[in-house]
Amino acid sequence: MITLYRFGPFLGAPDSSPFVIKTMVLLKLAGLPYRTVQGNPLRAPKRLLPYIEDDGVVIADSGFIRAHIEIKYKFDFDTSLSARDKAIAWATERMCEDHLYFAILESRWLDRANFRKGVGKMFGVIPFLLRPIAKFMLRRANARRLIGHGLGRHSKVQIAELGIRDLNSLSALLGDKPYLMGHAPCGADATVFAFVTSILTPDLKSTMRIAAAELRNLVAYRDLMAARYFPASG
Ligand SMILES: N[C@@H](CCC(=O)N[C@@H](CS)C(=O)NCC(=O)O)C(=O)O
Repeated sequence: MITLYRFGPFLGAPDSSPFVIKTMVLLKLAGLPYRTVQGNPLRAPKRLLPYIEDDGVVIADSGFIRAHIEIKYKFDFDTSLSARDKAIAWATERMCEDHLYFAILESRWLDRANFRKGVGKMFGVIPFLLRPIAKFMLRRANARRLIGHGLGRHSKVQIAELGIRDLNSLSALLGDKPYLMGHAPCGADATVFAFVTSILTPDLKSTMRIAAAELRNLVAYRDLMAARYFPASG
């Protein structure tokens, strides 16, 4: 059976990492049973979670995990999509993973109140006396990551403004369809659901969360996907 190395549930969301949630949905879409294990990014092949182990083979990164499922299990996530729709789906995923993600990172790690209520509580695996230094180091690493990406060079207000533009785009693209590209879920739904639920579900204060809650179709989409793929946490 496939083993998924992940962080753990997070304030009502299936995991603290949108990339882990994406991977869970991909595995569910492909109908592949898996077990989850608490991972440690420091021991991960790319120092990031998620990664999976499948029959002794280790695959890191949600994108490469998807490719592994497609090749090994011959599962086509986008079977009903035209080449144009596949391109739109790919661009949408990139917006979520390479742009919106960093706005989430800012609101979870750099906002002190959210940090204390949220990710700051996920240091239980680290020995008590080392926790303050681990928190300091990880917050600093994420602040540097944001600067390196570029988003971290903007003000908090501007970062939220850019994140909200992503959310408005997701809402416009979804329209009144049940799933991103139509009547059936496709690969990009794993990503879009992961990011939308990561903003909407955890009870953390952010302008992005307020804006997302007003986008009724995104809320309904989160609810539909959560009921279908994570019924136990509803
Ligand atoms: N491109 C990677 C991104 C994974 C990623 O950024 N994971 C973050 C959590 S969201 C991580 O493991 N960070 C290391 C840490 O928190 O120490 C993927 O698609 O899997």
